Amino acid sequence: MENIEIVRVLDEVADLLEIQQANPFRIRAYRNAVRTINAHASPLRKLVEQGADLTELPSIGKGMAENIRELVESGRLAMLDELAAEIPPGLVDLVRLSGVGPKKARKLWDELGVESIEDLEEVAKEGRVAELPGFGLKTQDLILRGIRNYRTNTARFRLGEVDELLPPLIEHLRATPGITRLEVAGSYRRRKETVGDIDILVLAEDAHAASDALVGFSGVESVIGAGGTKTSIRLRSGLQVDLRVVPAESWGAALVYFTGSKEHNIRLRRRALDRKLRVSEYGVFEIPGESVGDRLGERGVASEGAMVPGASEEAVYRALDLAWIPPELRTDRGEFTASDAGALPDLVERSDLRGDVHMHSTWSDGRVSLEAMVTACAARGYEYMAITDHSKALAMVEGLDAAKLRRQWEEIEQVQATHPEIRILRGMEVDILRDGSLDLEDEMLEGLDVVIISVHSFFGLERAQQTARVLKALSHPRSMIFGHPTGRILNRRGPIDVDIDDILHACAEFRVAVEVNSHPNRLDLKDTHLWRARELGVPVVVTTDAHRPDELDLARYGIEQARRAWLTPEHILNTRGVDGFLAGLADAGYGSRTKVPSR
Ligand code: DGT
Ligand code: CA
Ligand code: CA
Ligand code: ZN
Repeated sequence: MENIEIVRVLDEVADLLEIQQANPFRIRAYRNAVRTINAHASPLRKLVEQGADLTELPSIGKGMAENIRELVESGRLAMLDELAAEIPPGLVDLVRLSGVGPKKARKLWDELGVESIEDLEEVAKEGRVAELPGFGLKTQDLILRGIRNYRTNTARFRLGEVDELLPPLIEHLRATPGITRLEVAGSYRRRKETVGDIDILVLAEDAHAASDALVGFSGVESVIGAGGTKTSIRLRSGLQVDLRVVPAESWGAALVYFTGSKEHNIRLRRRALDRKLRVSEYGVFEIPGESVGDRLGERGVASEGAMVPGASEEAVYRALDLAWIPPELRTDRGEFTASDAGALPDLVERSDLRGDVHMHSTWSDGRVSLEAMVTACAARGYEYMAITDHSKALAMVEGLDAAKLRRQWEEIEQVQATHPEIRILRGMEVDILRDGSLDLEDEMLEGLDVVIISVHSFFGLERAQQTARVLKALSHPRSMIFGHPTGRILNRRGPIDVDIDDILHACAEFRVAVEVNSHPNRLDLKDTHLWRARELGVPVVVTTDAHRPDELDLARYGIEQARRAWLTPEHILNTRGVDGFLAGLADAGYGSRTKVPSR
């Protein structure tokens, strides 16, 4: 860990303590330590590695020295995690706004209940910030401007947005003479649901030409830095792009390093040290002689030590006795142990999906006819599909009541007759009503092959009530798939407040599958919850919730999300053929649920 990162962590601790209105002496200790480290020219990690006494530095006491040691050795500070758990996570973002410090953030939280930037924007627009003592109109304007800046400069981009913004730039770079290889690394390659910035690696005959190509791209708004082997720009959309020119013999090592995650890299570095090796973005090096300690710092000195071939990722991992690890797994959540045990999962792939079972048609809020969705699914090679329009509680989209649903079944029968190439299942996305009952008569539920139950209303219920509501819905014997279980919309709406562990336990008990809603604005369930679902043996269904034919292609995002939760085809019901899929949904051991033949 570099000084700049240590400083960032200690600063955050100080901010949190200040929000907490902790003892001023304690806060000052952190601010002073930050000042000391900022003034210290050489890396503290070297001192730590040499076992030096950090308390000899000005204003570093015993406790602070321990903190620094923990940070350098583990990359984390447990105390920060504890502090962060006590304060709404959005509050920390407030402190980063110009015009708001920890004191103001605290006041906004206490007086106006502000817990996030969204909250702050709302109350500022209502003029309520100006009315607070010590704020005033000027501060309020400053805050609103700060929020706009924050949005354009630091907000994270959803993967789907990036996939729209990136292709023109990539094409432009690939067309640049002298750029012979290009890969997007970073969180984008790990397929994280949101990305902070884009990290592009290239092989280029001439680093300057590559840099000029990026700077000259038509979508560039500003150049953050250009020179040497790294160039950073900001696109007009606000998305930052870092381009790095890499030597060919270091390609694999650079790809590993810049794909991350940081946690993965830290573990990798430790593993190298255990083998008397040193891994960096330039390669894997042997550390000559016995003394490991004094060599640690100088990463990037390509001439030092003998180089273990670092041209490919495989070679880098092999040098550390590891199998190649899929980028989605590089989060230090067990991938090293799994590799050692020869037990890396055989992750699900897009081509494993044999049917999509959540989509809408013009019967409710879809854009095209039922038949158009059918032909679109058939064109994608699916063996089966389910039409799942909304139920009547969603009045604004004219959801279906029993009579309309019966008419839809007639249409399904007609369309099926002319489309033998794909099996059309009768489905519905049935609303979970406020009291947890389902928005369709039992008799009609009996006639459906696929029953998705979803929350589309009363998102704001408090936890106990919301959890009870969902548990009741899950217990219905005809509930088969829990659709977009937390209801979140990335960067826009938070999840409903439920005890997710209770809910996943109930899904396991009632054999209700959880959906991975593939829409890149939802990606619901998210990776960590899916992980838990897998542990509990809850079946999973990956769907697109398509409202138009082209949205059927969003399935890749759901698959990537599933991979990030270590899912294999066995965990996912719609990787099975239609009979296996239906059997999986009907797999009851509970209540009166029986498999209902489609016709
Ligand atoms: P992002 O951009 O916030 O979505 O996340 P990343 O993972 O793309 O992070 P970024 O862009 O800051 O850095 C790209 C990669 O470079 C990251 O995944 C791992 C590597 N990296 C960056 N900083 C560090 C570091 O301090 N230590 C180590 N070991 N690796 C780092
Ligand atoms: Ca990045
Ligand atoms: Ca970056
Ligand atoms: Zn829905």
